[in-house]
Amino acid sequence: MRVVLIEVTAAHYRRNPLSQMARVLEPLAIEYIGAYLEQNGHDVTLIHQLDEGNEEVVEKIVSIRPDMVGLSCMTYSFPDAQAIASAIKQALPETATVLGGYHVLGLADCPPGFDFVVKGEGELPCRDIVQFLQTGRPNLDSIPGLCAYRDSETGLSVSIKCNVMGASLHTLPIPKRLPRERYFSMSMGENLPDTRLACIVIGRGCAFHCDFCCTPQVFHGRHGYRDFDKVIAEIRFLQSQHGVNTLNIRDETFGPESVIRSFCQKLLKSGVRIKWRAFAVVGTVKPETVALMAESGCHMLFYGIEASDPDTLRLRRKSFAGHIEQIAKDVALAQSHGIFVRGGFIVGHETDTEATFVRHLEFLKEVHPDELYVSFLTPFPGTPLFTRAEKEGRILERDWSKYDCEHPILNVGIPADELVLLRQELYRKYYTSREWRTHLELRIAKRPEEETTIRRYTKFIDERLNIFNSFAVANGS
Ligand code: B12
Ligand code: SF4
Repeated sequence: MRVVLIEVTAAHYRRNPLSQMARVLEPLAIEYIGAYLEQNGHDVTLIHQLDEGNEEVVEKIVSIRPDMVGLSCMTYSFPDAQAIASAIKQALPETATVLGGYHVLGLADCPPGFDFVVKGEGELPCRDIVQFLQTGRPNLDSIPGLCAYRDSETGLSVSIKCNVMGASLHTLPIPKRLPRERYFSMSMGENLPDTRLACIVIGRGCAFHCDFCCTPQVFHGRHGYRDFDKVIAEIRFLQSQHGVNTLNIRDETFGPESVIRSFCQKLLKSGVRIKWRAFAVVGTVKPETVALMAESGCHMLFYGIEASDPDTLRLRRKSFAGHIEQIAKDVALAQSHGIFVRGGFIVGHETDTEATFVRHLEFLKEVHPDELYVSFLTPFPGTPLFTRAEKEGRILERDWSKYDCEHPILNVGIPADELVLLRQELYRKYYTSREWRTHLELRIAKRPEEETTIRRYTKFIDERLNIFNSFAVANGS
């Protein structure tokens, strides 16, 4: 069967010029599903939309005349995914359209334009749907993760009891890689001309239950890992076949500690030399493990800091809410080993007032992450935050394309335009603060080899602050 898989991203791209400059990462979801379908004998084309318009990609897909099109989207890109799917159905009514990704977590039916809706990991359901299209088997209600399909005779959506089941990571082939050239990052340690990036997955899932996050709705606290020998083999392949020298570990959270330790030990023992970054959780990694991470090539950790007081952290169900002091300790520990820290911070909490923004800034200056990303608290469909916000009547915005963490969606008592300015000012004040600049100068004094990458990043930030005043300073995490 002929299959096209597309990662829909155009709206975000067009709206925010920074996304074309800050970071573009490969669409690992469709790369994984594509490899699995190829392994099962299908002919797969991958499309990463980026700056191409919807009409352009529809034209491309129609010219391929696929039997099935799988669309991967987040909430902000759902309207584009729907427009693309509808146009495909109009041009090729026989082609099946399948929706997957994170927006589906809030859906029980097939929205117009889609024939199948899949929740959670997509490899097994896509294999089964293609097989169903080919042979009429297996029964649709036995397909893992399939939550709705369109009845071919009535054209109506049929909801089925969704049995979200994880793919076995051990048996999945390595992703079908798109060409590297389009992928880059402006992060510290990665903005050098010789950086060649690839994303990789070591495990899937997360043991935590933050109220704004989609991951717990898929994995329900489960966290599984790949065989590290296979991971090392994949890294060797990426180095030799694609010239990759920097890895972005895309696991929702890299951990727990025992897994990190054995991965780092394996990597060191294998003799593979590569730089890598990952998502970490405050309060979960001991000093000796951070040292091991640095030794094995870790050059950046992303810490979700999220708030500047314990009550708000508790509201967000953060595991370290009772130990807020741990944030500064963990950031300092990583930095002491030469690891850059990207701090994720959220504004637009129900607890926010104009006064709390003063505290946010002071807190961030004290913690001083090397890079900062400030997002608006966004109630993604399917999350506990969404359910509560609906109940409390806090949802201001129903246009899904605004659900990109760059727009205020929740009514927290501060007018939305004021909140936008407060966030912008938080960015500007942090990135022009004496504390941030001094911290970086101290890093350079201690590790002169970091000077080029740090100066590139600060130049990038200075330009962004000047040119894109109305946009977020950086995009993504
Ligand atoms: C790594 C990551 C990123 C990376 C890469 C994003 C990318 N485009 O792939 C970066 C840092 C760039 C990023 C940026 C953003 N991200 Co992000 N990111 C993640 C993270 C941590 C892991 C995603 C991942 O790569 N997993 C590995 C791959 C293999 O798995 P996967 O994507 O889940 O795909 C599997 C299934 O979802 C499913 N599936 C996916 N697509 C399809 C399609 C079909 C047809 C089928 C059947 C199945 C299927 O099958 C796949 C394989 O099993 C998640 C989760 C989290 N806890 O934070 C958030 C997450 C996806 N991000 C999120 C958001 C909001 C963003 C931003 C908008 C934030 C911002 N303002 O910067 C941007 C958008 C950038 C963009 N244009 O894509 C949200 C999305 C929520 C939503 N409902 O929309 C998530 C879920 C976090 C959350 N808040 O819960 N992100
Ligand atoms: S720790 Fe990260 S991935 Fe896990 S639930 Fe919280 S925000 Fe989501």
